[in-house]
Amino acid sequence: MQIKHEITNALLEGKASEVKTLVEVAVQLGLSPTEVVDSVMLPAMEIIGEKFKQNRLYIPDVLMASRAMQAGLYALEPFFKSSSQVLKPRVVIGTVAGDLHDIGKRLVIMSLQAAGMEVIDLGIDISPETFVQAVKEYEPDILGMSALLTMTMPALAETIQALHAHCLRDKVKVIVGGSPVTNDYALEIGADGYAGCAYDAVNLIKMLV
Ligand code: B1M
Repeated sequence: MQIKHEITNALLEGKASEVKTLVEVAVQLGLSPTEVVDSVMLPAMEIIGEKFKQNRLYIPDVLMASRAMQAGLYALEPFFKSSSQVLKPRVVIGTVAGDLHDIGKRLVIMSLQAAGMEVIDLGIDISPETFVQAVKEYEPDILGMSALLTMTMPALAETIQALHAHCLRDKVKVIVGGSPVTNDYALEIGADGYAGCAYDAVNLIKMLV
């Protein structure tokens, strides 16, 4: 389908407003928002990742592509919002200290909201202390942490330790995710669960609450 190629090309070229428009057109043409994300936008980000790894793209290129991806995701966000409010756990979520990646987190948030959950997004580069403050302030059922870098994975453990130190660990279920994170690592650091993708995060939370 031509529109899929057009979205891929615009994303690879980092053309944010073009991606936004094309994504809206794709939905008007009958593609489901999930299909646009899963079969077009995510594979395009994979291409970016591969080229970046091979030094065929540089940080500014990746940044431009990320902005284009975010623009597409924001355009799709209304389609993911759900009217179903049957199960409404409150989720506080953030990307851990030292880590600026947030595209995957946004997808997780959109999926949780589509499932009727209330989500408070703390943003990126969130310190253990800020996570602790947010748990005190919002009293969520779930604390979700995302880490995309091997070197920021320890911040997941540090945040869980900080929750223990403030006697908050048994007040909230902790879930973790991000491409370098594994189920074994989640168990090792004492999280309540690991999700490999946005859809798994929804199911995991449903299981935990
Ligand atoms: Co960065 N980066 N990056 N980057 N970047 C990766 C992650 C990398 C794998 C690229 C590579 O080498 N191939 C590599 C990490 C290697 C490692 O440590 N294992 C890397 C690196 C090295 C870096 C820098 C250090 C580069 C540098 O400066 N030399 C730097 C670090 C900056 C920092 O964070 N301090 C850096 C910077 C950046 C940009 C800022 C340019 C940009 C981020 C922009 C943004 O997010 N707003 C960027 C990007 C875009 C990437 C790649 C290309 C794409 C990431 C992405 O968005 N994927 C990435 C390569 C890749 O992943 N192939 C790469 C799409 C997204 C939907 O997937 O995030 O995995 P993902 O999310 C999934 C699941 O993981 C899961 O669900 C999501 C949806 O299904 N998930 C959760 C995520 N969080 C979850 C939380 C949950 C549950 C599930 O519960 C709470």
